[in-house]
Amino acid sequence: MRRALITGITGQDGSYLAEHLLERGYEVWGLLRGQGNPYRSRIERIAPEVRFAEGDLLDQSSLVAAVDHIQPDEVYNLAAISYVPMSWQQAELTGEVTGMGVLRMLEAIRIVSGLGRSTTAPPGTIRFYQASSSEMFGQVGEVPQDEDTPPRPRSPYGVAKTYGHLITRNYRESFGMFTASGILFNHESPRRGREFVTRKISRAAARISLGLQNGLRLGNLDAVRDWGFAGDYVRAMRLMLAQAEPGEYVVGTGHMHSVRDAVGIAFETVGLDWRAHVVSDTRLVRPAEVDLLCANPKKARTELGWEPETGFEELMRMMVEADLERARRELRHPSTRAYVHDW
Ligand code: NDP
Ligand code: GDR
Repeated sequence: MRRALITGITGQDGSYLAEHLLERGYEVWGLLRGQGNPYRSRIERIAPEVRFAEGDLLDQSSLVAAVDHIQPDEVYNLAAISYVPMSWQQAELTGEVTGMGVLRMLEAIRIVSGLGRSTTAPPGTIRFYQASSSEMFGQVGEVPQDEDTPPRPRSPYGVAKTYGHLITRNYRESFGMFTASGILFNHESPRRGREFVTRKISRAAARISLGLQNGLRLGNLDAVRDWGFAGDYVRAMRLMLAQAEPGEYVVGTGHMHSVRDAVGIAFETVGLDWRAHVVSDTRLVRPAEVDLLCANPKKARTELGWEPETGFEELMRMMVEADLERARRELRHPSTRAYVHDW
């Protein structure tokens, strides 16, 4: 039985990855930070077999202790401050968690594996997956983007992810460690945080249609992304660690849609004309925007045999249906409105 440690287990991807690995017969551990973490019960409900270890990407010794205690075969580093606008408000913290946190996790593996600064990792050393991001590509250069597209990050988050990506590559080259990076394009689901644009839209469409919300303020409606389903993307993470050699892989659908397209599908799903309910508010436009991202996932397709199974329309409808269900529950039990658990 393979044993995996997932950081960021309480997030969207952590939950889908935990389910996926359990289905594949893994023993799954999740790193949980803070005291009385309110999101622990999300995972306990979805995947009660998951075991937890305490630790924080800001605290080196807690990571060493967790890796030493669990002795995993694989570590998936999904933890991060992942909301791009917050990275301007808390740039230093974003650098510490999303960037330096990767180094701390790599160091924990190196130390527990007994690797000196000049030794090469023997076969069987813990395999490491880093959650890299298309946000590293930032300013539009070539379209679509692949593994060789140079980073031009546009946010403190993108800069921190670029550091994480490069230090993951460096530990592979320096110590021979099995470190892989998935450069994932935007992926969404009913478990997506409410602050991200697809979920903000699906939730608003559902609640407006049931009279629970008045309107929806968005930023840049012209931004274009390559959106896929998180449940499809976590399969690629496991496949990367199952290869004979570690590498870097772009994961996306290869299809582009605008925020306006997402709004159109969501409001059509609930039978409303979005123009009557949605406004673009310049205060929500970012200091430096990433206008267009689109993946070239050829390498993942040919080397991993990975294909996305869920299209954009199906994804948006799935999210609206889930939010309609939640909104109906809110109507039946208004006190659930402020409740942190919506999945
Ligand atoms: P979420 O924001 O849903 O989850 C982030 C997770 O990180 C949470 O479990 C959170 O824990 C944890 N975390 C935050 N700070 C710390 C810390 N100091 N120590 C330990 N854990 C911490 O992200 P997603 O699931 O959407 O994304 C997973 C990863 O993939 C992230 O690294 C993200 O940047 C990256 N990514 C995501 C993409 C996407 O479209 N979803 C695309 C490309 C990359 P808590 O519950 O305690 O707050
Ligand atoms: P992103 O996702 O920044 O690409 O990062 P997000 O859903 O936040 O934004 C996508 C695009 O939509 C535009 N937008 C808005 N975004 C938000 N959140 N709220 C709005 O009201 C709004 N209006 C327009 C944005 O300007 C942007 O262009 C996500 C995160 O999951 C990262 O962690 C991950 O690395 C990248 O995807 C790939």
